Amino acid sequence: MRIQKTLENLRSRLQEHGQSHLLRFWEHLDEGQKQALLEQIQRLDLPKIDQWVADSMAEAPHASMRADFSPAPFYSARPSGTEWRSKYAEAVKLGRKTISAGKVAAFVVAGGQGTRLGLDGPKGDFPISPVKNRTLFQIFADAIRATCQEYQAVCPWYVMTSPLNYSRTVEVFRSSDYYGLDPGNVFIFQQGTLPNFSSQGRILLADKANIVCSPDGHGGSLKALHQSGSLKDMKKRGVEFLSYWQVDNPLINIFDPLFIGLHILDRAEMSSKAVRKAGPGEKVGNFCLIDGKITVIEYSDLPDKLAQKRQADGSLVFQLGSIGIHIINRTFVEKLNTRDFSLPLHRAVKAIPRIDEQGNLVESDGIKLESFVFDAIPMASRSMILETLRSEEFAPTKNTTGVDSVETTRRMMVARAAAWLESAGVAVPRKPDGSVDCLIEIAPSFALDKEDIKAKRDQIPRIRPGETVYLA
Ligand code: UD2
Repeated sequence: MRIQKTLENLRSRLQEHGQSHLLRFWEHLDEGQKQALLEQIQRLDLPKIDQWVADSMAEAPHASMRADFSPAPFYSARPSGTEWRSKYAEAVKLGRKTISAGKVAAFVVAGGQGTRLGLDGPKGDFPISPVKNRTLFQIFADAIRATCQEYQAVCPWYVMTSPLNYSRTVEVFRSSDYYGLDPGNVFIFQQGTLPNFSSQGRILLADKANIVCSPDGHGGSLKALHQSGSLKDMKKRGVEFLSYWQVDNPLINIFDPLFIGLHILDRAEMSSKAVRKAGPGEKVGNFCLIDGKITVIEYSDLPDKLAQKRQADGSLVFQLGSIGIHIINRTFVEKLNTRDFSLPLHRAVKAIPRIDEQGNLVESDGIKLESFVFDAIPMASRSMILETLRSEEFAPTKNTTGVDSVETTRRMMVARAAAWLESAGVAVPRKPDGSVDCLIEIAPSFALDKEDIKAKRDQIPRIRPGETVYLA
């Protein structure tokens, strides 16, 4: 009787919102399936979905269509002049103090699957390091452990997964004994999902009893941090800042005192690191200034004419690329969650397996919606950008070969290790073309940066051409 009443209510609501097809196969479902479908439909925010459909089903209007935006200002990777150098030195000091006080947490968005890398599981479990084949998760965990040791502080780690890879991620952490970290300081949680749509804005069915859903994008992290209880946990621990990064970048400097310190000195709520783009078409977001606010325009949204535009010295006008590295204030995320905030939804047309009107399984183009975390930057009262060097901090592992691949990432890991060693006066064999002629891997426990290498200069053996060297 109760289910009948609920059903009638839902039927009329669905009708009102143009989604009544969701109950088309109702009569064919068993009791358990009926209950499951009802619950899924009840969770849908239909008025909001109407809005998304209106906003997103047609080609979304881009911020980039506006004429009034300019390149964003930034802190240079290399400060010039005594005034800047002393500001950077002050920032480093402040950053170190903040890390030591346990006020910074690590936060990786790890909703991605390893499919494109040929891995059936979370991307974080991909073995990437050039000598020891350590996985991405293991590299991050080693760096976190080394930081805790160096600063004599607790540095908690929050790991956001998608519902698709949550269990596998937990399993990977458990079976690896949390990579030597205290499990009490590792918090693994799930992001939300959004329904998928036809091009007419109708919600798709995976089968007769289930809606097709997909992860809500890394922007979903800002809600998931709240809903999972992570924010509460951070508050309890006295964490004030989240160091945010993407799971596919093993070169990340998770606890960077300079970045943290500049962020605090500038009284920013959400800050970003950027690299100079490798070229106008590089697949990274572009830092722009719109209405005085730092804003990221995704590469696919920046008109080609602007992406190609150059300054008198030949450099790109929009030269700063977003690399998915941020410092975010805990209180900023809390503030967003005190109201029903939403980030803009970006649409992607993808082949989606689902059932047609006759209930047959088909795969055809549909619309996925995602939110992007960088769309929160303009919501911050203040924000700053620190330029960093690609060779030091950005090697995204997206594909097996070619650009941004396993190959390029491993090469960059070796190149950075070589550069650190050379900066400490260690001779590294190189081929005639200048590339490194050995395999080197530096464990975070040995060095977190080039300064650590300098301090351990005496422990480093002579490196011969073609040799494999692991410094731990
Ligand atoms: C992202 C950025 C791009 C640039 C590039 C650098 C976007 C839209 N674009 O491109 O500007 O910074 O990275 O590598 O972000 N993720 C989740 N849940 C989701 C979706 C993604 O956790 O629902 C994570 C994913 O695991 C990864 C990160 O977010 O760590 C970025 O996702 P991606 O690799 O799909 O982003 P991509 O390559 O389009």
